[in-house]
Amino acid sequence: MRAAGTPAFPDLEGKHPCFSTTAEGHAAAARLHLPVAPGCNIACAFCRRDFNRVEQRPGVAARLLSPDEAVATTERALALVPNLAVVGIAGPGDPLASDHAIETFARIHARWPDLTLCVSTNGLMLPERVDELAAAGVATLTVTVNSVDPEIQAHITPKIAWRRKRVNGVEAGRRLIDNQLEGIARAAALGLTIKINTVLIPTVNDHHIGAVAEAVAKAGARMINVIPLIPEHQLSHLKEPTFIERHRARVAAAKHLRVFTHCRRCRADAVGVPGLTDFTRDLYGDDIQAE
Ligand code: CLF
Ligand code: SF4
Repeated sequence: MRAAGTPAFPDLEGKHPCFSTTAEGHAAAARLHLPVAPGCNIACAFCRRDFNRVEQRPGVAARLLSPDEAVATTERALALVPNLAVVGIAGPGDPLASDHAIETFARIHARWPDLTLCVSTNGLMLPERVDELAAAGVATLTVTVNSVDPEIQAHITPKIAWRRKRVNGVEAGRRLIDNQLEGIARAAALGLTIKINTVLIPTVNDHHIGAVAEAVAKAGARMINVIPLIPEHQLSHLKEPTFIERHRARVAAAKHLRVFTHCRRCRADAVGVPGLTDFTRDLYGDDIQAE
């Protein structure tokens, strides 16, 4: 394992806040999240998607944007946000559950080819759609993988929608995990740089983070981000992981992959450098208010 202060991805260091591994690199570039993904095709037990102006967490945006509005928003953001280098789509639903995200990426890539395009997905549709993502210019990919054991996954994602049918429990977990690992392998073969987000869920997957890191590394992922659970929805009875629990999970993950430590659990419409600058209010005016 390389020392924490050295860049994991020299080409992206200082150019992508979530693929930079030094503090300086993380602070050097801004990202724009475009909330164009309306729905989701799986049901995570901790997920409560919402439209509001105040909550600072994934799955939340002030409102959805259409692909047309997203292109116009990107144009305004480029004039407003210093060092804007990355345009990401991370919700509020899953970017691969509908066509809005891929259409948006294709249009932005055609107009501003120098922007790095980034997507965050649950991975269910990745094997089917990764070629479209690559063709639309997406270079950096995050897949949320919370377990590689279907029995554990059944507690985290009790149901999914697959081929227009509802699939439940362990069968749903197996399908999701198989698709995630296959999608990661295909994305790696296409040359995308892949990070894994793993939500650390006390009593559910906290003993399993090393196994997740090992399996995704084998599939082709290059970095992992262990995100402490925000106890919501069906998991609102659980506690947020302690500092020690987070540390233990990162140590287990670090045996297999570089660990990203600058995550700010961003909104689906965040704009700026995560944790450092926030231009959401400037960009959207009264339509949205940050913090
Ligand atoms: Fe956005 Fe995610 Fe791309 Fe970054 S966020 S789609 S990889 S550009 Fe970054 Fe925010 Fe953490 Fe995500 S700090 S929640 S890891
Ligand atoms: Fe929510 Fe994301 Fe899970 Fe979909 S994949 S249910 S948006 S956390």
